[in-house]
Amino acid sequence: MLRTQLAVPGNHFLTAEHYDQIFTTHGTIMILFMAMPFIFAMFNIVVPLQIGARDVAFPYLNAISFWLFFFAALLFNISFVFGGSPDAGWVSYPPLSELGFDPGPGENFYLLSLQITGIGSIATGINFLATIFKMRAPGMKLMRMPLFTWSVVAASVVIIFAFPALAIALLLLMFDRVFGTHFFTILHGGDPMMFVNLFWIWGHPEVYIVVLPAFGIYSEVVATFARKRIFGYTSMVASLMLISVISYFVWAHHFFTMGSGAGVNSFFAIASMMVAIPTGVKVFNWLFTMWHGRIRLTLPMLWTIAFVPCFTIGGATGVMLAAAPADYQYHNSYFLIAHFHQVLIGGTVFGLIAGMYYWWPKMFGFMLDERLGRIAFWLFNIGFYVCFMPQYPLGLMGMQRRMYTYPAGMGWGTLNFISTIGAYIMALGFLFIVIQVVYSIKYGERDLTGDPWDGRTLEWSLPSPAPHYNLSNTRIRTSP
Ligand SMILES: [Cu+2]
Repeated sequence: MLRTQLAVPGNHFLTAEHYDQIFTTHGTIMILFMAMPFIFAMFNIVVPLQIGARDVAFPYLNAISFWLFFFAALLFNISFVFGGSPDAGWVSYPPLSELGFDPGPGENFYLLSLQITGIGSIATGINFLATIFKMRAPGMKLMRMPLFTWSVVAASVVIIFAFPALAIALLLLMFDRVFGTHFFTILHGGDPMMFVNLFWIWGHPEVYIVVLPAFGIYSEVVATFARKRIFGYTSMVASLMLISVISYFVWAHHFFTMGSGAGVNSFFAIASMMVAIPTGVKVFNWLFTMWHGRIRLTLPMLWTIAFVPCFTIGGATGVMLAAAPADYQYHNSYFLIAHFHQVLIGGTVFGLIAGMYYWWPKMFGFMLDERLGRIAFWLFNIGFYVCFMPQYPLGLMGMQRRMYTYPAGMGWGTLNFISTIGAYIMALGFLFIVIQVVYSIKYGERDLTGDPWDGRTLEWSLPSPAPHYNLSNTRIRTSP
């Protein structure tokens, strides 16, 4: 809908207000009600199986976490039919999101549903840390854990230290709107930038919460389909943990233009660029695992290979955005839109789709149809580049995010039209994934082995084969 509105200059497919609601709900749903539950699905399916536990440490709390997410998502979406959705962007910066400028119920739906699902997310982080540290099968030392489980440790640590900042920011803004306090109001001693800081103290670690598990999935998939032990297990673990630490020291790059001094901006600029180092280590380790491997181009592997160039371009443009002085030019422009879609779709979405294909037989006992999957793969990937590559130059030409239309004279028409065609090709690709799943439920090849890929996790995704470690006589722990 957003791309259709922007396909041509001066379009009236959507009104300005409707456009604002659409991009606000798009961002909020994709991050908090799509990526988060999707990574948690992978946590729940894979971690107990990888560490040899029958369930998580606190199964009841795990169920509560799921239903908090589920009903919060319903509450958020019901705003479409009751009173109107939030419209101040997924970041909901005050003063725009304060009652004075945004009197409708939309923002309250946003604030309440995000607080509810946030509690579930924090509980899930605690639950999986306890599970991984207390319920591993005998003999599975920390440095003998499969890499996906390590990525869950990294993501869970970040969840526990980041989500409380968001919870407080949302609560205080809700107080401003509902009880008339002045935490973030311009007048009466409030400070809108305090909300922005608190939001991004959570927000930047959040993007790593959703990409770290994808990194774990890539490590599992690459080793299996290169039929080779993962390259640099120890540096893979170290880079996961390093990324989760650095992710706390970069948040101000989301508002270099706030006007903080050169000293502050330089610190956050350098810290932001430093993330490229441990991330680079991982990309090279994946490439070295493929090197001299006996590659099998299955669907999980195709999405993993497609991730490498896509995420690398996204990362490189991230370094460009981290250069504070230059960022004054393209902050909040379509250059930024292209960047974060490239790292979030190329990083997280590609990884979750690879993980879905990789563990689908484990979850449901049948394979997803390869042929339909390949059509989906190529449509989605080609559509992705056609959609987002034009947005980099559009941003450099001055087109800003969140504008519902643009005048003909700006020279942005052609690139926007191409970008819209790309979005439709991506949509077609996604439709083929849906067709693939529906078709495979009926005609998918049944898998009775529980290991259709000959995964050998204990051989290939560990530093060295587990010498005395055969599962048959391992006592599976029922509870800590
Ligand atoms: Cu950031």
